[in-house]
Amino acid sequence: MELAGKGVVVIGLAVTGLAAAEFLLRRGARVTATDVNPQTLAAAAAMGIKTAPHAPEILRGADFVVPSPGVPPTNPILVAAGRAGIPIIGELELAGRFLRPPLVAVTGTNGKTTTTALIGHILRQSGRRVFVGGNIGNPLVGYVGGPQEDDWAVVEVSSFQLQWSETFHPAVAVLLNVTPDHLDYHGGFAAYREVKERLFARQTAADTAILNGDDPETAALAPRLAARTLLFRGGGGVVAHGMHPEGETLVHVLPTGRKETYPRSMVKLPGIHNLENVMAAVLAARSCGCPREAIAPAVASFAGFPHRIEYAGERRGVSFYDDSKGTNVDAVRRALETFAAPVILLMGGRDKAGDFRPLIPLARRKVKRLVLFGEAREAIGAVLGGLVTTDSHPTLREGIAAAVAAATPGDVVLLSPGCASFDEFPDYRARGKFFQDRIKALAHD
Ligand code: UMA
Repeated sequence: MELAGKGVVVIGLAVTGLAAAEFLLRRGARVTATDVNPQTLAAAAAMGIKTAPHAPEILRGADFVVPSPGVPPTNPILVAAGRAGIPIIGELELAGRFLRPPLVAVTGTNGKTTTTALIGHILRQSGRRVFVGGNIGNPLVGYVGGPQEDDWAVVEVSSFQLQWSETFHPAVAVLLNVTPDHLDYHGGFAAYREVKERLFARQTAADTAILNGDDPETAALAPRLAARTLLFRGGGGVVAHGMHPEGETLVHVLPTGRKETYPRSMVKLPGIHNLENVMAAVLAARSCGCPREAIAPAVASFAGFPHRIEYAGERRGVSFYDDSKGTNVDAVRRALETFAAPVILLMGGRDKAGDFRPLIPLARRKVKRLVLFGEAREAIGAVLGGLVTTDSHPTLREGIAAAVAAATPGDVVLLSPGCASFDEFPDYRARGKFFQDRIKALAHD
C-alpha cells in the first residue's frame, strides 16, 4: 500500500490515533487529524499535527479515513465518509498491511487480555522473539513503524478494531467466547457476532482457528471456517481435535488421534474460564511450533495480571490470592465465583458507598470465614457479618494474621477488598504488594 502523498483523516487522538498519525506521516501521507475533545485536539496541534474541527468538512480531499477503535460507526464523519464512498480503514487493517512477522490474533468477549499475554509469555519462554500488543494497550500500528524483528506478533483484537478490517489475516486466530457486549456500538448482538467472525474471514487451510467448544456462538462457527479448526472444552466434554481436561491432566488430541498430555496443576490461574484461556493459549503456542516440553514450565510461571485474582503463593496447603484490584462489589462477586474451595475472604478498606447486599448469596455458598479490616469493616459487617463466621480488625496486617490463623489445608485465602485502599495505602497496588509481602514472610516462618 502506497501512503506517500495520500490525504488521510485520522479520527480520535488518544493512544491509537497518535500512533496512526505518526506512522502515516513518516510514510509521507498528508494527515489531517481531529478529536471531539477540544483539549485533546489542541494538544495534538501543539505537537505539530495538522488538525481540523470534528466535522464532515474534514473529508475534503481525503483518500481514506482512519478512525480510532472507540469512534462509533454512527460518528458523523464516518457516516459522511460512507455516503461519499471514501474508504474507512481501521488501525488494525492499516497495520496489518505492513506487518512482517506472522500473526497470532486473540479475540472474545472475555479473557482475551490474559490469553494474549499468556501466548506471548509461552513463546518468549521457549526462546522466540515476540511482540505482544493490540487492544491490550499498545497498538499494532505503533509496531509496524519500527524494525519488526520479532518471530511472532501476538495481538489482542477487539470487536471495535475488527469493525473496519477487511484483509486482516492471522496465521493463528483464537476466539474465546461471544456473549452480548458493546451492543450500543455495533447496533445489536448479530452485528457484534458477525464482526467477531471477521477474524477468520481471510484464513485458508494453511492457517489455524482455535474455538471454544463449550460456547455455542463460537462452536457454531467451526463448520464455516476455511482454516484448520481446533476446539478447547473446559466444561467436561471431550474434543476430537484440540484440548480438554481428563482428571488431573490436560489432553491435547492431535489430528492423527495421538494424545499429548500436560499436568493440570500447571494452571495457577483460578477458575474454569482461566482453564479455557490456558488451553487456548497452549493450542496457539503449539500451532506456532513451540516445543511441547516448553509448555508446562511456561504456563506454571505465568502469574496473570498483578493484583487481579493473582496467585500469591501457598503455605501448608492453603492457597493465597491477591485481588487488591477488586475495589468494588462486582469485582468481589467475580473473584468469589472463581473458587470451588472454601474461601476465607479479606474485605475492607475505604468504603465507596458500596451496596454489599448482592454478595449475600455467594457469601453463604462460598465463604467459610469473613475477615474484615479498615474503615469499612463496620459497614460491610452490618450486611454480611451475620451470614458466616466474621471477625473484624482495624488494619489489613491484623486481618491477614487472623485469616492465616483460621485457615486449614485446602482453603483459599482471598484478598478481594470491595473497597478503595486509601485509608491505609497510597493505592491498590501498594495494598496488594503489602499482602503478598506478608504471605512471602509467612512462607519463611
Ligand atoms: N473520539 C473522537 N470522536 C468520537 C469518539 C471518540 O474524536 O466519536 C476521541 C476521544 O475524544 C478520544 C479518542 O477518540 O480522544 C479515544 O479513542 P479510543 O477510544 O479508540 O482510545 P485509544 O486510547 O486509542 O484506545 C484504543 C482502545 N480503546 C477502545 O477500544 C475504546 C484501547 O482499548 C486499546 O488499548 C488502545 O486503542 C490500543 O490498541 C481499551 C478498551 O476499552 C482498553 N477496549 C475495549 C475492550 O477491551 O472492551 C474494546
